[in-house]
Amino acid sequence: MASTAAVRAALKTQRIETPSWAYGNSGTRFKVFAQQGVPRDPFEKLADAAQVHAFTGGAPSVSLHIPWDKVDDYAALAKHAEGLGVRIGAINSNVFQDDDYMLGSVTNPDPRIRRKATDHLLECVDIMDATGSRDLKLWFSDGTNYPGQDDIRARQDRLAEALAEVYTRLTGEQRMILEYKFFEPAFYTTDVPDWGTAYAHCLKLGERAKVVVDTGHHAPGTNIEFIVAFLLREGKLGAFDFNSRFYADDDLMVGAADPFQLFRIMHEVVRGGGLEAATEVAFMLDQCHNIEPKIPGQIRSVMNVQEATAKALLVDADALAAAQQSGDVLGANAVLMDAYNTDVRPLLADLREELGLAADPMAAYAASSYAERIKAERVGGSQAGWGA
Ligand code: PSV
Ligand code: MN
Repeated sequence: MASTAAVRAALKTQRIETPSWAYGNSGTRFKVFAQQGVPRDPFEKLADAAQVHAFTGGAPSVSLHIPWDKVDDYAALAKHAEGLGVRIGAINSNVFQDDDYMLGSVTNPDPRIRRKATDHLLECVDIMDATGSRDLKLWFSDGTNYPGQDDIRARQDRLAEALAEVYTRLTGEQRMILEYKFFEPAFYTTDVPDWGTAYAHCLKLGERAKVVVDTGHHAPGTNIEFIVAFLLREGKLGAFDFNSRFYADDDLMVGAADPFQLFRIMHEVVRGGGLEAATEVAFMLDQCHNIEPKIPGQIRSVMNVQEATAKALLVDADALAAAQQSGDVLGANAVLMDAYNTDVRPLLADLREELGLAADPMAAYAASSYAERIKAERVGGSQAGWGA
């Protein structure tokens, strides 16, 4: 077993970023259910995110989505976050919710629309300058629905051109992190469908361009931990968008559908040094809480990542290497399963207490009056929602 002191020290350093959109109303194309107390603006979203950090101690930053979180003064928003004990994390661009983007954004055959999309990405970098954010997170819905609809190769050229222009605009520590997704909303081709495509573009762009692995963006059966191992080895794993899927891009709570997969992913993260600050891997949640309360949904998700991380840290690396080296298939597998089957909840509870937090964040949040307070206070105005 890895030494408990080392495991505890590593767990204390892990930071998980929560997404602003998780606090707003969300749903499916069939129905968005409104919940009481939901934030009406980005300031209230940050207040809710601060609760997740206050109870878990592990979620000090919040990703924004532009234009959903558009404000007049981003420096003021960053200051507000700071006052709440959190900070603004990645800036997510949005080039998928405008009528102009029906046939694509940066890959659209129309140069006027490509210009508009690229200008939005550049605007996001301006926002990063104001908020002090390190990461520009790019996800493109671009693709086609029918064979022959557009030139697959030309669309790659257009994508490369836009990415290069935006990459050049980055300064200092800023990074471009590029997310892939195999389908939806495009149903025939997607312009950044997989890690290989994202990786190839990032490789051309340069060192500050890295890949985002959204755990919900793969075909069923895809071995995500292999992708993680490969990208980490190449120094190209920029970030995770954690969530769970049963079918497609379900955006359910991470660790809910397949905690074993999450453990296997975290095992590769630990193996590849991804928990070390120098590798700059960002651990973000990208989830929507359509039917469950949002703040507890985020708290549970942070805890699920912490549990998977703790189990991965408990893997006896020496015993595993020895078993692998000697061809002991069952022995090697047993080393992993021993760690996975360890109940790490007491360890994490103890660690929280050491940090001055409640041992059970879910119970502590429920016992606080925050949920009742926001239900009473946030009356009137219009609630924030995915896409609003
Ligand atoms: C796309 O499905 C995605 O995963 C991207 O990360 C977006 O930024 C996020 O969802 C919210 O639209
Ligand atoms: Mn995502």
